[in-house]
Amino acid sequence: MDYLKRKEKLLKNFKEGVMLLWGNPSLLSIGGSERFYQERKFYYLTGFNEPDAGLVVKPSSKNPYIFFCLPKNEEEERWTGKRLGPKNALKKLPVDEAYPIDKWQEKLYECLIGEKIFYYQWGKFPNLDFKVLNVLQKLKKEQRADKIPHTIIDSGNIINPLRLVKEDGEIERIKKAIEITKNAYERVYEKASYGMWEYQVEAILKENYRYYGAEGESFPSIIASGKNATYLHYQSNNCKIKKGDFLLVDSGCLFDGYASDITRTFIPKGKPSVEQKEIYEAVLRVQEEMINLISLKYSLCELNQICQKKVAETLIELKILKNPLEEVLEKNLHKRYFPHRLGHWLGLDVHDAEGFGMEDPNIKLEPGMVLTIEPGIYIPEDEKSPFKGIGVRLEEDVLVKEKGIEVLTLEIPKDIC
Ligand SMILES: [Mn+2]
Repeated sequence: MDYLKRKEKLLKNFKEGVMLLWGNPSLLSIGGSERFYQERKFYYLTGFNEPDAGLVVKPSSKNPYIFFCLPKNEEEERWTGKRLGPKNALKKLPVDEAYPIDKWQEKLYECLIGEKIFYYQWGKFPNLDFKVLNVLQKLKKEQRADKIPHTIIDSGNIINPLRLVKEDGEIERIKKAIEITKNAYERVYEKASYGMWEYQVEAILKENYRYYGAEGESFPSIIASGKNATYLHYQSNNCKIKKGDFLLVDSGCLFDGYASDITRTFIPKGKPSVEQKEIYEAVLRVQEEMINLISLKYSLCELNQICQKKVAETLIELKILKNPLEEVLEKNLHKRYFPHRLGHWLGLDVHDAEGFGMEDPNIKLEPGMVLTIEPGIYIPEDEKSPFKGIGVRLEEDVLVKEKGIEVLTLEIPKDIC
């Protein structure tokens, strides 16, 4: 990844003020199953994957990237592994100055003098928020009022818009994550059967993600058989798959920091009922229509609105809803069966860029954006309907291009059984 080019891109868009970003702190204990996972905005700008680091960006300075990390310490490194340390950071990272992490308050103080705007995301690291407040208070006490920032804006407002359009290196990594996911899904198709447990399907995915070089899942896989699929974020994955039930598999992996996110719904070693087929084909049709609609003239927000309408119409056609379309949309009656959105951005986060611009009709699609298209229909198990307990979602990852689009997940088989 070309972090210097990315720095140029940031500084072209960020000209005034000072921004402070934190990497994630180190994991506190040996217990738990998580590996260290870097804060995404910080990672986006630095590519640095060690805990307890920070970055101050001051565009008006001739040294705009001021970096902080844990200093070298032989004894500690014996336990936690080698650290880069500030001196090497200067050589290896796109930064202009580098200091041990305990210098950040002093440096932030200096940087903020004479600036009007401070970009910072409150609430993410409350322990550090308190120390940031101390710096601001000290400034207020010691500096003239016109020399200190009076406006604080979320740092996401600067970085997240840049993250929406992917560079070639980012697209390559997303494609690789999808290729690994394809391998894993193919193993699932081979092995999944009724009588198996949902967690065994989860295990097949995880094994293959790691085996083929992914860091792991990009989010906890949803392996939902039968009515479990009507609970959107079902993640207990602890039921036995019954004969003839749908199996909804919503999963993805992380490759070199970048996520895939794919959903398939199918009947393992079985044939669909009339009702299952109807719902499946309805979701598939909506998905295909939505994919065909994607173009630079739409925003994700507008596409979502169109999708909501299409699902509402579909539910009326299936006689799941009996009210007129206008009333359905006005009262959001279709939300009972399709409670989520059409999709989201995909990148360093599985829901990328902290959801920036998803609700904004003015943020039109641009070449290089990657989004998911994932309509679904879920009929609650307590519904009086022949469709009750059926849940289907299908999800593709799509790259927007100068001309047209590329469905990146096209090669992952999508069959009802
Ligand atoms: Mn998704």
